[in-house]
Amino acid sequence: TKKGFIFDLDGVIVDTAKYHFLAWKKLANSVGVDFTEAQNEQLKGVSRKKSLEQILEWGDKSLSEEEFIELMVLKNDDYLSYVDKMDENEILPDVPKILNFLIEEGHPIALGSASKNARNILEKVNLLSYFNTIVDGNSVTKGKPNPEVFFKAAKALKVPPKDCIVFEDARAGIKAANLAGMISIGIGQKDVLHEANYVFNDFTEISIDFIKSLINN
Ligand code: B16
Ligand code: MG
Repeated sequence: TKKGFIFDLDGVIVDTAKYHFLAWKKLANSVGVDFTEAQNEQLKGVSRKKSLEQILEWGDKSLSEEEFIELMVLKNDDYLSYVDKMDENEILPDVPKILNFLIEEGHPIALGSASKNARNILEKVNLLSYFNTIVDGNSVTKGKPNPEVFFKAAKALKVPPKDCIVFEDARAGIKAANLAGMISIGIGQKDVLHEANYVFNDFTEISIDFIKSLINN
């Protein structure tokens, strides 16, 4: 049967978390708030707005609505200065191998990301043409762990949710995939992503035989 494959962006296809970290840290420090790598870790898969709310809460800081919007713009401008320099070299190992196999076998592919910059990033790393549909932060109203992003992706791929397979690096994303009734594949640490149906450290650990077994199930 035809399966739908849904990929998260940050942490699955590219490691943009390091750029989010630099941009959030600069911004947080500029308003006198500390920001650590561990905190950045907790913002994976979280929308820009929710991330800033969380950072301000950690720093016990409150802002006016105008200031809040201004900071969101500043953060994104800084983040985009890193994105602008991205190219194919930033694609995580063995991602193209899996994408090419799925395309050869005729299984449709979607992006399911919280990022509003997803299309821009896929263009930068030259992967846009691999995706049948892009569902990102511009197309959803409810962030992960709400399954909206993955339901929309399945619908666009014309594949029932139970025949969809999701690759995710964030706990919230794994929860969203499970709530959608999809097969969840965690990319990262087993202890963090224990709710996933399968967990791998990265795509170099995922064999074509494993993908075939998902397709034939
Ligand atoms: P933007 P994903 C998420 O991407 C990131 O993990 C998260 O750190 C970021 O805040 C969010 O996108 C929003 O990104 O500011 O570009 O709209 O993992 O869902 O692909
Ligand atoms: Mg992610």
